[in-house]
Amino acid sequence: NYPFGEYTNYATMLRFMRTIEFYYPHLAKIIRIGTTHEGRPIEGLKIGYHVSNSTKRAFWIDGNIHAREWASSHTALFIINQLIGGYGKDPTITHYMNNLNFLIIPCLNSDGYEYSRSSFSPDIRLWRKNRSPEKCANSVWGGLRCCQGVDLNRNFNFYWAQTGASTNPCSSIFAGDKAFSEPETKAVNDFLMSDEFRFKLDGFITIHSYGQLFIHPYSHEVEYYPNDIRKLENVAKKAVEKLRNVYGTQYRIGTGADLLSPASGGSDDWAKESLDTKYVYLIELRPQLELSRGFILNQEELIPTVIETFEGIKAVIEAVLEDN
Ligand code: 0X9
Ligand code: ZN
Repeated sequence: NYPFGEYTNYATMLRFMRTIEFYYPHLAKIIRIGTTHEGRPIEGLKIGYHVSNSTKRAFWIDGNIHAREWASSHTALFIINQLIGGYGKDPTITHYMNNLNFLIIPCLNSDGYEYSRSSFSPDIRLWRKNRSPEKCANSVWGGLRCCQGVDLNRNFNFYWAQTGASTNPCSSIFAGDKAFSEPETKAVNDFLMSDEFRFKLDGFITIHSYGQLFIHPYSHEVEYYPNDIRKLENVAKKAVEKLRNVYGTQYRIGTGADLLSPASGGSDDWAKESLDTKYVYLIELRPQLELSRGFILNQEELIPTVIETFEGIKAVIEAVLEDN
């Protein structure tokens, strides 16, 4: 009942998830982890067979932490749809659902997302941050400049504000006043650090766009890797191969620091270090082009993108299941 292939507003995403909970209460439960600055609920679904069984291992997927990266929430919603629709029909999906609980928050930054939908003017359509209240700072030219928004993917407490982040509120990579200053990042931290999930997470995937990259930690510094780098790389290789087998889309593998540039305070690095999650990846979806036009993925490419991405993610889910 969700119009896949079209971008929708946040209310439509919420309606889709609440409808799923209503029709499949044994498979899905709404998780409300917080409220944004503008008062929107930060909601997702916990999905799995015996969803209320809290001894199961968990697998996290989020999207749209960056406002303009619209294809990412679409991908997370599609995964919800495939998990629910495939249960009891598709043996692979049934196996996943029997053995794991998925925690899926399709749109972490709903304020920013709605703002980016509100106009085609580039400074609005290409908005990246959340919509936190104005903060002011002296500009280099003299005089006070005030701007809204914190880059949520610079606001986690992993080497917070050390590299590739700004202390200027007018920057698109403003890290905020302190780690977890924002309701969206604080909600993720509080939820995943709670007794229920603290030591339960084996997989953490955060979906972004664009560039066709399968990024693993750590991304705050070049050539700096976790101890289990071999495992992370091998699973990433399987994932990009599975993904390529669908339509031939090619992904590159590496850390954000090595493939893009160093940036600290990201949720992926935090999940690896603070939550000690085994398999942590940040996926930069299609397209590959190095133009800012890439944030506006053609609607015709949406469905192929979500299909191939889910194939790639299956390799990560399978790695988690094989290890347990
Ligand atoms: O800069 C980012 O936050 C990500 N790229 S994006 O174009 N979607 O903004 C890459 C983040 C890589 N991971 C970390 N820096 N932790
Ligand atoms: Zn992003």
